[in-house]
Amino acid sequence: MGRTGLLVLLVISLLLMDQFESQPLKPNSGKKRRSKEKEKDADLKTQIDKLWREVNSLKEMQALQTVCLRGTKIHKRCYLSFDESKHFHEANEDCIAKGGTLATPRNIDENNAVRDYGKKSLPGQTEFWLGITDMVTEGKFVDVNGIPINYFNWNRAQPNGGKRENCALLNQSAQGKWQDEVCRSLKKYICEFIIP
Ligand SMILES: [Ca+2]
Repeated sequence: MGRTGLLVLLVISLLLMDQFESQPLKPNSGKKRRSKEKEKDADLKTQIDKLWREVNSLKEMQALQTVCLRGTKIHKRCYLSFDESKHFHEANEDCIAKGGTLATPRNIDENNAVRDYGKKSLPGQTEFWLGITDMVTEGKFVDVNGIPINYFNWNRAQPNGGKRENCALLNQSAQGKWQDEVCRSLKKYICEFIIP
């Protein structure tokens, strides 16, 4: 084949390719394409949702790290104190808004840790709220989620407020022992954050 032959062959191939590409689409291929595009959109949406969730959980982790750095970290919990006096409910709501609850010691180690941190971070403050209350059933103390607690550190002759005092606080002048108090009293507080 001469040079012209090659050229003709090339032109024919190009023409054929062009024809192949511009062939009319089958009647249902438009639908197929649209459904493929929908699939792609759904995939993208799933990926974006996943990324969004990851970003949010990273944000939460970062917020938690900030809390742990500003406050103190003991075992799998971080505590952060607030030098602001609030009613029990307001204090608890503030902790919830920050992703935690009022500090609720579950054993003597946690109680000592909260007490020591309270002493250091709220110097001169003798009392602060714990996330423990008997406002639903008098005498039955539960945590802020309504779950019964097994560890108690009541001071002598406490709790003694009956139906008038339904919220627990930690007393520094009693070495971290607890007492019941009127929930509408204004007290400082420590929030507790569970580390995942
Ligand atoms: Ca009570």
